Amino acid sequence: DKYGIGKALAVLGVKAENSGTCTGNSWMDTSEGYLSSFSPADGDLIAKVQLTDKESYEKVILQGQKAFSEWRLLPAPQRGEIVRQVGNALREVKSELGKLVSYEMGKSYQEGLGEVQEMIDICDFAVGLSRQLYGLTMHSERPGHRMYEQWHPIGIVGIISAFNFPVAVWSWNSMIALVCGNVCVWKPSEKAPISAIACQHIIAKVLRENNLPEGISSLIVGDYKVGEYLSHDARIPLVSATGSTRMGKLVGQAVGARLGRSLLELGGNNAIIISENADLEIAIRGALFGAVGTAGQRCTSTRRLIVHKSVYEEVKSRLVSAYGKLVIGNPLDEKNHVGPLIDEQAVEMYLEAIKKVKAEGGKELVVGDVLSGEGYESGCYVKPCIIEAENHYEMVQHETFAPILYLMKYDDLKEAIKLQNAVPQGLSSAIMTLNMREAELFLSAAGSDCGIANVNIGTSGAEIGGAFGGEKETGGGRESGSDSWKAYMRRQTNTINYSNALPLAQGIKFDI
Ligand code: UN1
Repeated sequence: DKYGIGKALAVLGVKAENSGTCTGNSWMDTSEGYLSSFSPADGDLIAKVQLTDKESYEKVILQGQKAFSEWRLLPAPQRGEIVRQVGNALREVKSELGKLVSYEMGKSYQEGLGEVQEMIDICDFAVGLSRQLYGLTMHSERPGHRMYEQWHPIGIVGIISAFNFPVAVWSWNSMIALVCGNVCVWKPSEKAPISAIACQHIIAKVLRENNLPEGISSLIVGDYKVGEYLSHDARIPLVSATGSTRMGKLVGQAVGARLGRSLLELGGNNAIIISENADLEIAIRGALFGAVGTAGQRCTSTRRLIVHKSVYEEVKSRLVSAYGKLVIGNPLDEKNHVGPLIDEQAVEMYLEAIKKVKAEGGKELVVGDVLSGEGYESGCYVKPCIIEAENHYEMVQHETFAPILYLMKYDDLKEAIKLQNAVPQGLSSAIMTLNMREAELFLSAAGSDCGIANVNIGTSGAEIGGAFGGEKETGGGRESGSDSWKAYMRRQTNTINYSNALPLAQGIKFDI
């Protein structure tokens, strides 16, 4: 146990075989088989999780409905106090959970710690929010009347999360949803269920210590079929789903068909524009982390670099040399910069994308390949690559969850902005420039069409305080900070008459 994984699993309460269906503290047996979670770091089995069946799903939802009727009555600041305790519980196991995330998902240990930090940050944010959740008051047109709005909890929130942020995305949704007075049912990615088991133990302990009922925070495990239970279930007023655009369309349609609400955070195809006025040192570092961090498996990963022709050759050669210095290997070993892809299927998709983009005319500047030999036994390690390409290529228009960076050239900033926007996705974007006119144009209504637009920062690594999400095929949802909480509540407009008369609005006369 060179990296202390066994110890971390023991601290986190993960066993060799785990139930995957839980309403808080009670873990259920189901009629389904077990899912095995293997680490892409070394190919070893981490643990097994029993899948959720329809019957146990029903129990989870009934328990959730019961819990909601109590939880919604607890004053929001008291719900915040519970979330504060969850944040503290996470602080206590930050290194163990960060390690498990790193081992199960393949991101570097530093990034695993960063992910847990994001969870702690959102807990702090949600605690503050629990004393806010502001509604507006407005002036009634009628004498002796008062108008205001208030925000109420909506019920059970279904959370579908992806493998790449196996724990943080759950916390962005659930910690906010919980202070809003909702209860949560979480379906984690079937590619990273063990990290979810660990989180369930953490939150369940806090709920237990506070004598709160079962059903406030539940877990279900399975593939898209279990996701469909949620999306088709009219008892779930909101389904928040993070993952591919393909998945998001299915969830959005199913939830929409029953006029439920969905909050979608789907694929990105994020570009950085590097202007001739960029600080190239910052630009290269930003592009490098954006493209190869998490082995290109963030929805905010940098996939395209749009570089002004006057600095193109310099950017190209500096990037190629930086790629030459990347150390690829076990993510738990802190000397490595890049870990593995999630599984062999992802490796196939990486190879396929390279092949296709080359067939379309792409030119490999840094050649991609699958690594083999000592340390690469899992078969999931690939070399980050750079390909000169054109924006309209089919593969460039497509989000491939792998470290493939497409390089392209521009002449005029308006043309660069047009290229940056000319993809189906609209999550994150950035410009590297020290020129204020360029930066402001990029941020203007005629600039980037993405939900996130940065200046002199790469496309990934957003802070939790802002609303996170994007436009077009990214799905339009906003999670995490700012006023994203509103998506988890229902707004009620209230008009109160304290006069002795009953005047009608719009001056309508109705006398008998
Ligand atoms: C994701 O990839 O789904 O902005 C989330 C970032 C992280 C979150 C990414 N804070 O890169």
